[in-house]
Amino acid sequence: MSLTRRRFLGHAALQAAAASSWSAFGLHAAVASTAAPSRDQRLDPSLAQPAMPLGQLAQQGRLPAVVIGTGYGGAVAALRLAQAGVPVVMLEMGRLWTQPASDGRIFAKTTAADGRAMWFKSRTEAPVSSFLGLDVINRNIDRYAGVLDRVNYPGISVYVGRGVGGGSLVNGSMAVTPKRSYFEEILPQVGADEMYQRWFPLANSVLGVNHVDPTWFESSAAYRFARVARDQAHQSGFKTMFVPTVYDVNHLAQEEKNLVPRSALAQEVIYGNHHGKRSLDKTYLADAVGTGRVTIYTLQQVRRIRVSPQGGYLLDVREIDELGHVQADVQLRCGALFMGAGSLGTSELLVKARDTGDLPGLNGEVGRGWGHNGNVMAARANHLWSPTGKLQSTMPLMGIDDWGHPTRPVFAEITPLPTGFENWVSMYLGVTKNPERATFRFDAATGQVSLDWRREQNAKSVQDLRALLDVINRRQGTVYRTDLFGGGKVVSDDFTYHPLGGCLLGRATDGFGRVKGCPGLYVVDGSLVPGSVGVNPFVTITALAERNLARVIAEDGLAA
Ligand code: FAE
Repeated sequence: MSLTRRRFLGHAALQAAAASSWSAFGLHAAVASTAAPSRDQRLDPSLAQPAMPLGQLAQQGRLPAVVIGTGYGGAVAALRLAQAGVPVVMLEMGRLWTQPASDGRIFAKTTAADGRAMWFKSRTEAPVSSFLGLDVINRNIDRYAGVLDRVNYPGISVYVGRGVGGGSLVNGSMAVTPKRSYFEEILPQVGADEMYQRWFPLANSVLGVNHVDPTWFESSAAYRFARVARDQAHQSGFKTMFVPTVYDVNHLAQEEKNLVPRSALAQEVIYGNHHGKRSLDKTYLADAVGTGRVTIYTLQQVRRIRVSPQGGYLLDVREIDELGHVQADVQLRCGALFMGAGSLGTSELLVKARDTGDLPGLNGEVGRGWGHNGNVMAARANHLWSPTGKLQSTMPLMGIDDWGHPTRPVFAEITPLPTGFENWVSMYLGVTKNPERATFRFDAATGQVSLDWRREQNAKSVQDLRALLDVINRRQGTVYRTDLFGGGKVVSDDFTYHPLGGCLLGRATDGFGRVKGCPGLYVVDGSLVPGSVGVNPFVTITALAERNLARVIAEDGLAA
């Protein structure tokens, strides 16, 4: 069966599954292995037969492979294992986001958010929290299994996606391959030739990374904000570059002409995009489900991992409904376990397992080396004669590339502030080179894992982004906006979109993500990356997972 057909089948299954009675879905192997399903069969949503409930599956004995989490690393693992013939069960704490609710919408409206926006919060917690100093951005919402979570540690808040597709459901689609020299600096043990010749191109291709047409960019009203900031950067002596994206650039152009429904041009991003975005449920996960060997169970949170006396690993899994009510507690046994719960999820589970004695083989490196990719934001107020446009696309397509600076490398993406009215703001998401790292720590008294990052550790990132923007302000005769991030701050220093590390490649794991001291346990997500990658991270996470899975499948005897 061709890849396209498998993806079509997988996508159809994901579309249909949200309507099913159990929070699980997959294609029956029998269907997927049919050499040439008829056209009608392929279009029939009943291809997505709901699998049996998780509790019933657990009764059937040891599962060959379980993947925790359906973000980038988890999705790669599921696809490649399934293609090697291994049946895979994926456990995802969030819900599936493919079917509209009674209001016709899948996701919440950005400007009138409801429970769908955030993961069990009573009020939204948007990164830009105020405008003109007024608390007009956030609003009260019902507690619900929404798509965006903000995990608040004492020293930093971390945004993550919740649902089938993980971060791909809420992120800005910026799909950047890191500079080779920096990749070699942060991961010297990973063969750069192989990464740049094979694994990055593969990841880019399956993710559907595409590039904007520069001519269209110059003419688009929705990118005036980016052109204004670019011209000012050039006038100040900085270089800029186009940023590749997984948002379909043709869809963008058609949105501007009103030929298709608007999504990026309708302020949608952090609470989910209805159209245009190639999130993982349309790429890797559709391919994975299309193999017929992958079943995804949603609203299932893994709470505990331990060694099973009969071999393999035992997982304690809690099923909730969309309002958070506990539906079932299930214990599953598996042979191979793939940790794709993201930097926070994977690190927290493994630190707890080590420190409670559940996985005594885990070493002291587990939980260490966490960084936020030097992620900080700032905004400038332009003059009245430099309007940035009332229509702004939410998908950034350009960045100021000052990574070559000898003392303060900065990659500053030009991000929109899509308020729907002219605001004269130029906003930037800075990725800086900050050597500070933090550790996940288990507190036996509370049974919780926390992260010991302190606000002061952000000083270098704040200073470095500011140093770059100071030059632009001086050249333009402009000032910072102090009304957007709370407390009169110029640069945000209290949140990140890019959590990385906690189970570093070559430290907590071997050179391919196999967890040291725990045979059959693998880390496949952003926890492997040592706290910084110099650009937005999902392409790197995906490519590393591709590389590691290829080796694990070739050597570890998992294939059927
Ligand atoms: P991730 O995608 O976070 O997936 C982990 C999954 O595991 C999630 O679906 C969780 O719900 C699930 N999970 C966690 N704990 C459990 C558990 N105990 N049991 C069951 N399931 C669990 O992990 N990156 C870019 O490259 N470009 C961008 O433009 C960009 N913009 C961003 C904007 C926002 C608002 C956010 C939040 C992130 C952005 N990122 C961006 C970061 C990117 O999405 C992130 O690096 C990846 O999603 C991380 O991939 P992982 O596979 O590590």
